[in-house]
Amino acid sequence: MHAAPDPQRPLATPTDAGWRLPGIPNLHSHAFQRAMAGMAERQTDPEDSFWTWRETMYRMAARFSPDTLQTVAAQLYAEMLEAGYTTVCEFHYLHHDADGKPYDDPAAMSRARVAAARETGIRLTLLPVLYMSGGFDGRALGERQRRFGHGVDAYLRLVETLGSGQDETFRVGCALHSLRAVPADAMQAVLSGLPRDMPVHIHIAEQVGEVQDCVALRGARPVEWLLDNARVDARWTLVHATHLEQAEVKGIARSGATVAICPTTEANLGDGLFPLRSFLAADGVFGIGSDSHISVSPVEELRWLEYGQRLVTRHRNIAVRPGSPSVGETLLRGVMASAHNATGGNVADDDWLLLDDDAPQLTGATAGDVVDRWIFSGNRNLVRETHVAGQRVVAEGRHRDRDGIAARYRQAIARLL
Ligand code: NGQ
Ligand code: ZN
Repeated sequence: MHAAPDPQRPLATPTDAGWRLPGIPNLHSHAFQRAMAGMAERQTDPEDSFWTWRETMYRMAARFSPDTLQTVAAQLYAEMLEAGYTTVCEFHYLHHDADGKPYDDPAAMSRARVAAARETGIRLTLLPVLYMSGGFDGRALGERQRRFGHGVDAYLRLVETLGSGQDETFRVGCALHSLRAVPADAMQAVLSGLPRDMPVHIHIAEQVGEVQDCVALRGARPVEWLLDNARVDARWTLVHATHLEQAEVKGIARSGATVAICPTTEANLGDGLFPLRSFLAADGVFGIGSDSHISVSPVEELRWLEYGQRLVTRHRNIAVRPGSPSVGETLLRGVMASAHNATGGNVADDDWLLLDDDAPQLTGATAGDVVDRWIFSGNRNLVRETHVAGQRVVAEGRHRDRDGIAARYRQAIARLL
């Protein structure tokens, strides 16, 4: 297992076969949303927003069974491995059947994700989600949200059951869906019922409306409220954290929590722009997630993390740190520095990628610029091999079971649509 990489050593190392890079953790995934990627891009109302997208997403969520979920997740995880992700943190709230009734095995939907991870060879940190109410006012779950819900005790039982199956490439953590969906007392009860070292992830401050509701009903902005009401530390991952005031930026950085930024999904959903520049200046810890999977590519996440900043500041080369002038290297180093804590230790030095040595973009590359070239040139996927926990799962750019998984995926999509 590794902690933070040595800041003196370049991340890329030359080998006879080409440049070797560390495998990349994907800190935020809702696997089922892969099945609707590209299908929510038609205007239904001039006021289309995150909230109208969510209705479309709920209609898709209603159709899944454990079987179709495993198939869609397997397709997604094979794509992730081909793109260079070697661990996925699955933020999983599709727990029960479409009427909200638990399956005979209450962990059936969780096990579908575990099976997909095992068959594809990706490391999985499964984060069963606690989801209890439909808004900050504590209203009951809507009809379409019923399959997400748990009481505190049932939730802790689920975490415990899944936790007993943990091994070298499978870890279990906790996720609180959001402050909207988890009342304050339930949050306290769950946090005190969990093992102390378990990672905790939460969606927070993604939409302006959510910040306003939080201020109205809890008297503080979401991140401000969380920092005041939970012992937020390095085992926490705050997903999105888009809308922050300077005190909140500093508060997160001081806490040691990771922010999981999901640039392509945040753009797709019209969330807003994470204040990366001030967060880096405060020495904040961050990682990336592909979230809704409208893109499955660490290259595109990192590229747009930087480009968002360039577009608003009208400057270049923003994501740098003292002594680290390369944008690509600074971003990738940041991602690797949060890997251990955010995944619950589900990363290792034998997770690595081999880039395509024949790619024209890499001609003449050096250890000092190969990461920039990887992230900032062209659109061809340069990952030739992916190795996870000592196994080669991608060779010549293809997942070992790409065709078989894609064939099953086509059938599953025919059933879902
Ligand atoms: C989710 N996704 O849980 O899948 C959310 C949307 C919500 C993102 N926030 C639903 N990207 O936040 O209520
Ligand atoms: Zn999410």
